[in-house]
Amino acid sequence: MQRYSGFGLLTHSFSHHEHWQKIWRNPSPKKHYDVIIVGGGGHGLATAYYLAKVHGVTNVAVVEKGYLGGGNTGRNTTIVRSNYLWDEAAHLYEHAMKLWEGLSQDLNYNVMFSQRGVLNLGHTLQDMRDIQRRVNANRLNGIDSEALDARQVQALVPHMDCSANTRYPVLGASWQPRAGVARHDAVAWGYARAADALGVDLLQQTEVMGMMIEQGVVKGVKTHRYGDIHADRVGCVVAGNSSVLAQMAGFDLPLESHPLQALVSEPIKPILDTVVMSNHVHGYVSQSDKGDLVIGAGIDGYTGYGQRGSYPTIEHTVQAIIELFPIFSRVRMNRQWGGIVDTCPDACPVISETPVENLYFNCGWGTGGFKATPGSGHVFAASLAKGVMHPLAKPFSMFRFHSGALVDEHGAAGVAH
Ligand code: FAD
Ligand code: PYC
Repeated sequence: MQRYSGFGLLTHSFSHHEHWQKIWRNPSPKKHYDVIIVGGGGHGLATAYYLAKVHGVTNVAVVEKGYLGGGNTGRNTTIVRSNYLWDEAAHLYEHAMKLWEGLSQDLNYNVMFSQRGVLNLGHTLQDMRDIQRRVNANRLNGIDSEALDARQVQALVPHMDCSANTRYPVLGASWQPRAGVARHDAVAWGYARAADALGVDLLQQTEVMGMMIEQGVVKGVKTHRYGDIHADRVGCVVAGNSSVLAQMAGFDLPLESHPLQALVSEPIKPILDTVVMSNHVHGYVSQSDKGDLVIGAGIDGYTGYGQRGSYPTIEHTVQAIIELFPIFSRVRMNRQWGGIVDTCPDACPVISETPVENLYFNCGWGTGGFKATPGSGHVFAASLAKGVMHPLAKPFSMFRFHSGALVDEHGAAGVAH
């Protein structure tokens, strides 16, 4: 059976998903939890896992409206890197990178983390200046990063057209050798299995429809399936639906929800053993272990919740990829899909307390949160366990939009906004 419903790179059937549902306990919700996590994507599941594993907080429920990993976690193109410009972001993403490096062992589950390196191409003099600046900043933070010229890029990617004759000639790139890819759904399953084994309740097919708030303090969530579920603390980790949850709690977030699209080709023999990204021409490509070319776009310009994308954006991306790799022009597309990403004005996340006491949000990862999954879960778990924001999370407070202390990472965002 091959019914495809957005699970990205690797072809899955629902029977595989049903198999996992049988393996997990099928808990009935308790009346009261220490912590409720809303959203069973990678970040929510990682948060639950580290709450139980690191902080001994096991009276935890993850409440997911669909199935685990069925949101952006299962729709993303799996690029992992930590080459961000500003200290605040670089420290957070590098924290995640270090956790990635031991994640399969930690979860006893192969997340297929492959450090095959990531290239961010430069096509103009200004691109190259920005790349040089970011590489220097990375190195000052102890993050592996190099600026390459076109000749060095060509040596790494022999099939890419690095000649001077193209519309947007490749002038060089930033190169992070420790960056790479991982298997997205394995990350969700690995965290879910490990959290479940530690006693976390995973409540699927359970949509949060409202917040229970008394005198400015959250008391739990209202669900369509199990009614009211009480908790001391609630953490919302719902990506593109974050504004909807915030509205339930009575405040606004500085987020826009946009479609972000990707596609995979038919599987072909190994041809590309690294990741190539270009913000300038709006496209990026890698090759999965199964052989598919994994190609992604910039965000669609309009807002929406449709989990699908528009034709012009994806056509534009395919044109860009074919211009970079004329050799791919005859490869056929296998599947295309979209997710809904939640973008902040400074292209950085929100990991934050909120105007409601004991209610926390972790969102705004936009086009780039997969790579952060372990680090985000780790720092959010510490914040929820202690009721005090983790030092790495503090710069990402939602209140930075009041103070003006933004962390502008547009230059390091992997795809065009
Ligand atoms: P999600 O995985 O979306 O999980 C949120 C969950 O909340 C969902 O399962 C949803 O069903 C649930 N939910 C929502 N509302 C409710 C409710 N009311 N009640 C209960 N549950 C609810 N990032 C990278 O770092 N590298 C990449 O290469 C990359 N490529 C991408 C490509 C595409 C096409 C897309 C769409 C995104 C990409 N991203 C990438 C971004 C990345 O996927 C996300 O930032 C990340 O997966 C977010 O994880 P999450 O757990 O926060 O959200
Ligand atoms: O942030 O590296 C990234 C990314 C790649 C594709 C989408 N986002």
